[in-house]
Amino acid sequence: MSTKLEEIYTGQFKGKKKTFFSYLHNVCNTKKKLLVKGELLEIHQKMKNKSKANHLTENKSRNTNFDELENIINTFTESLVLDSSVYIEVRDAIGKPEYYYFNTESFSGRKISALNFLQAKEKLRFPSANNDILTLNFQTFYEKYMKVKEPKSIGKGVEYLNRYLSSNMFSNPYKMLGNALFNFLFVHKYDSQQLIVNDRIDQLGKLRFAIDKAINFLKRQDSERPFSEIKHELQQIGFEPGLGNTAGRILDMLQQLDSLLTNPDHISLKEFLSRIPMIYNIAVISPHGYFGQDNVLGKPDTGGQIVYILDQVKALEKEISHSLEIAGLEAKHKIIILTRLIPNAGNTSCNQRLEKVNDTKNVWILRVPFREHNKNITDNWISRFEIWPFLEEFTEDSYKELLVEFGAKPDLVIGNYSDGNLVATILSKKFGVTQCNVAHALEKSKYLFSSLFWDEMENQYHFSIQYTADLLAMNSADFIITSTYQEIAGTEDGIGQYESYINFTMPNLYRVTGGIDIYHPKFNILPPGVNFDIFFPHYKKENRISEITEEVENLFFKDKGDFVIGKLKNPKLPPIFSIARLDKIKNLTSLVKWYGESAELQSQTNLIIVAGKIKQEDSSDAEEKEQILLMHKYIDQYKLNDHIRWLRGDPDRRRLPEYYRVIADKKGIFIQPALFEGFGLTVIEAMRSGLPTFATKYGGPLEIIEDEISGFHIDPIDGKGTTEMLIKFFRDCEGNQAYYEKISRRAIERVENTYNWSLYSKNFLSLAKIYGFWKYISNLEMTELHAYLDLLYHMLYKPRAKAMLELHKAK
Ligand code: UDP
Ligand code: LCN
Repeated sequence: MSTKLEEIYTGQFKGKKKTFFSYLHNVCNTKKKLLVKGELLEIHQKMKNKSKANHLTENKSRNTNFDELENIINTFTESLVLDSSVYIEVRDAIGKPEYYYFNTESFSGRKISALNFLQAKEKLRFPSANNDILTLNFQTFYEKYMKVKEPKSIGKGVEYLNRYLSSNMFSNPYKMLGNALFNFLFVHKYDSQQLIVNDRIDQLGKLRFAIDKAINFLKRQDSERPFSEIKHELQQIGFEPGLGNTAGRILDMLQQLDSLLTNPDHISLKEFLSRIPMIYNIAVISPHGYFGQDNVLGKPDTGGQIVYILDQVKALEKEISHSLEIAGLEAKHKIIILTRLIPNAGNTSCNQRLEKVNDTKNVWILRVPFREHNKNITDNWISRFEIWPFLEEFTEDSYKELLVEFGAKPDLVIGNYSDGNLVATILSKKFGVTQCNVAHALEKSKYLFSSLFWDEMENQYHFSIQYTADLLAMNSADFIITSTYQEIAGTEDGIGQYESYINFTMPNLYRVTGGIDIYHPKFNILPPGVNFDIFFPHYKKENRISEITEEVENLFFKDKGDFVIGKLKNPKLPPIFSIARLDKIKNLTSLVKWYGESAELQSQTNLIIVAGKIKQEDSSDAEEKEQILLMHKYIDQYKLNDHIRWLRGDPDRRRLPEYYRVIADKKGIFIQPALFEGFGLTVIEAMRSGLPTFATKYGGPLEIIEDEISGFHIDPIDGKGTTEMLIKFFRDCEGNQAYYEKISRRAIERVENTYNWSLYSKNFLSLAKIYGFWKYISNLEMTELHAYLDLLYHMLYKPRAKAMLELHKAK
């Protein structure tokens, strides 16, 4: 509760109340109906400045009023103005929005519910809006469950869950969780072979006795003695394969189980569950874009998600293999990436049903076509905003195909992005297995007021369907992986991507009060890595292939052709480099503009950009076409032909890492100027290569880079400020190369220690097992939530997706 605000408007301090209401008057006077944080702060700043100008600075109490007010206004995220009424959303605590209503005529105010706030928002859009629309609330289903308490613990769900489970086991020995754990040990089978324990142990008491007996036996064995040699004795006592491949490992595992049953703690629970073999087959769902290994990156809707998944599955396969080996099991395992088959796939393999993933033993890409109502297969690429009508049949077909390919059901389904997470929701339910979601980027916070103005954007983006899918998938997931903290809970200045789903409205459609609880322990932060085999520091010359270095140097400085714009007059200058899909949100056109506007930057540096297509007619994506036009416009307007090199996007993973390294050889820098970036794989790729990196402060890079230590944060809204930072950096480096080297070294170290796939896969598998256990013991209690989700899927999602198809047919 924002008590300070309440103290002020209730008039406990008269002067403060007056200042606050004159602030609200100024808010009304802007004639804006909807104001966001920056605007609300600006109004206050203007008042403060005016007051100073009126020689009131000596008035100490008035100044204090202004300062206190500033602290309070800093917690305002949004305000609505309806005549003399002002409604304010306050974010005093992360993930716990509060709402207030003020009447600027009667100088009164009160706290209101989220529902009242959303209703006012609807009235603001449509004065005759129907108050009586559907209100969704998911929180009633979670009330009986534990939650993470502190904002700083958000995203550490598994730690919290383990503490909760183990402390309950302790306070309730042999009751709920003790019994649950005991029953859980029997669940594990591989094919039809029983694992862990057999039916000689039919009560919890007998398990304790059997553990003692086995520990005594194992202590007498050489710790390296293989399981196969002691299998028979252990079976007699009641233990089966899966505890370890040597006497030492099995002993360790049983001692852990023993301490878990007598004196449980969260660490031994985590260790024990993480070592039980539970995961053999994984389905990874990623329907949109071109999912392939070659010639796809840089195509529309085809970026970091694909890089992430291809690296992720390789790391997971290694980890599963290793964990099964040390568990003493010779078990087959398989990972299938499920995506869409595109018949007209150009120079990619996206028209092939099955494709083996390179450098893996048993990881495959399975492609299933989109069909329209059991009829025609759709032939061409379809934008991720328009694939919703196809997903139901795609899921049905995929369910059958996955069963055939795995020869059984998978043990885990991992969804990716809104479409993949929706498919994962349905598949995991059908298979009855654990569901994990990875969002990569949620669209909702990328577009300002995209839910309030959903109807105006619907034709292009169909957000009403996407947000419904998001709500279903987030609430259905057993656990959610995010790449950063701010993805869930935002920063002091801005709300998180998941946080934006707590309360929102889509006028005349439905509203949501309690869409997600970011304090739920299902959230876990697990950042991705970079592939260290291909991305390494530029100075490791022995690992570089000189032909590729030469190829890239030629691309940057020599070659001519229809794949490039501009020729660098002075190739010796250090380059400013950027690579991305040519989407509006990536903001590369602004980068060209900033560069064009600064004669000093042009005299200090070159600009090298690798992005998209360079001819409009080569692009099939509306947004990319627009950006291509703008790139050309700025290059011509600022006469940049001698200073810029704009190369078309390059999907070649053999050559791409060398781009960063050649730039680092030239003492250049990397810049990522996106208006918003979910995570930003290019940022960690550049840093790993040794490039001082300047990246957007909106999104993942804010957490990746420690400002002025391992790189720099930039504000893409502030072009001038960014240009000045770049100029200063190059000036500082001119007289002091050690400065460049210091930032470069810190960037390399930062990525090495934090963005590491082997760390990721270890933690990921452990999470999958712990949430698998949690699902097992809490499953029955979640039936009401799942029934509600089912209802919404059929009553809300499906009709809208179907209507969208009709709309398209009519176009
Ligand atoms: N990429 C590429 N060629 C291109 C453009 C991008 O290989 O022409 C790769 C880039 O190296 C990175 C990924 O695509 O691995 C982009 O991921 P990021 O997270 O930066 O952005 P996204 O495209 O997912 O928004
Ligand atoms: C999608 C994005 O937009 C990027 O910010 C991420 O880095 C990428 O996915 C991988 O998660």
